[in-house]
Amino acid sequence: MNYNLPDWAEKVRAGDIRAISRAITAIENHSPESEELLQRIFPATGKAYLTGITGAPGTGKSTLVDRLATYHRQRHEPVGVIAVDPTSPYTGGAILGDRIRMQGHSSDDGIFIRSMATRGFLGGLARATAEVALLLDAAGKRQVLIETVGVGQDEIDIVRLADCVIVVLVPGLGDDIQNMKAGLMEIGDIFVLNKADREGADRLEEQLHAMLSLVMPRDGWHPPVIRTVATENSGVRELGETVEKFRKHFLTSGGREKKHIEHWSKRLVEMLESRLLEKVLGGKTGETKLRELATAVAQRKKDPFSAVSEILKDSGLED
Ligand SMILES: Nc1nc2c(ncn2[C@@H]2O[C@H](COP(=O)(O)OP(=O)(O)O)[C@@H](O)[C@H]2O)c(=O)[nH]1
Ligand SMILES: [Mg+2]
Repeated sequence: MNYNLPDWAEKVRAGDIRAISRAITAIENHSPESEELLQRIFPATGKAYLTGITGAPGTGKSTLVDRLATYHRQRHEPVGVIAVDPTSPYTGGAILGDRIRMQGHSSDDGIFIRSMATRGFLGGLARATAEVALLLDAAGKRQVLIETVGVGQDEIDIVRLADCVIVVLVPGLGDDIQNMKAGLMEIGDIFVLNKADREGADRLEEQLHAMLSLVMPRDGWHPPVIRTVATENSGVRELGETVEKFRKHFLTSGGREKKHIEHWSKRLVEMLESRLLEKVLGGKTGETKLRELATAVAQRKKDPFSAVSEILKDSGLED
C-alpha cells in the first residue's frame, strides 16, 4: 500500500477500512505523514458525536459499548468505537488488517472498532485518541464511542475530549463511591448504574443521588442516573435516549461549543509546545546539547536559567 496523501485522505473520507487502519497506525507512531493527513481531512470533521464511557475495570463498559453501538446501528447511524483498554474483549469477529470487530457486528460495515494500546505513545495517549476520533469523524462515523478505564490523568484527559461523558458504576465494588476520583464525579454527564441486577443497587443509587446533589449543575444539566443490566440489554434504550437528550441540551445551551473551544485551546497549546520543542531541541544534536547542558547544570557549572537562554539563543528565538 503506497498511496499519495490526497488519495489516502479521500479513501479515509470514503470510509475505506484499510486506509483508516493505516492512518491510525501512523497516528500511533506520531509520524509526520499523519499530521499531513489530518490536516487534509480536518475540514470534513466536526460532525461526529463523541461519547466517552469510563469506569473501573469490570464494571461492564465494553458490554455497554457493544449495546450502545447496536442501539445506534438500529437507527442507521455509522458507529466508530475506540477502546483505550487492552483488555476490552472486542474479538471474535473478522479481523482485517488491524481492525478488530465486535462479535455480532462482524457483518456490519457501518461500524469500525479499534483497540489502542494504553501506553507509550509519543505525544501522549490523549493526543493519539483525539486524532483517531478526528479520523473516524472524517470517515463519516456519526457516533464515536470511546471506552476508557477511569483511572489516571491520561484517561481523564481522554474523556474530557468527549461531548458526553458516561461514568459507569456497579454495586458491590468496595461499596464506596467515595473511592471514586472526585474528578470523575465532576466530568460525568450521565451516570450509569450497571449490573442493576445485583444486590446493593438501590443503596448505590441513593449514595449517587446524594453525591450528585452536591455537584453544581453545568449549564442547567443535572447528571441523571440510569440503571442498566448491560448483559440483558436492559436500560440501554433509555441510556441512548438520555445521551440524545444531553446532546440537544448542550447544543442549545452553547455548552458544546464552549467545551470544543476549551478542548482546542488546550490542544493548540500542546501542539505549539511540541513544535517549539522540536524546533529548539529536535534531532540528534538537540538531544546531545540537552544532555550537555543538563550535565553542566547538575554539576553546578551552569545555572538552569542561563542554560534555557542558551538553547533559545542557539535556535534564534532569543537574542
Ligand atoms: N450480572 C451482570 N454482569 C454484567 C453486566 N454487564 C456486564 N457484565 C459482566 O461483567 C463482566 C465485565 O464486563 P466488561 O464489559 O468486560 O467490563 P469492562 O471491563 O468495564 O469493559 C463480563 O463478564 C460481563 O458479562 C450486568 O449488567 N450484570
Ligand atoms: Mg472493557
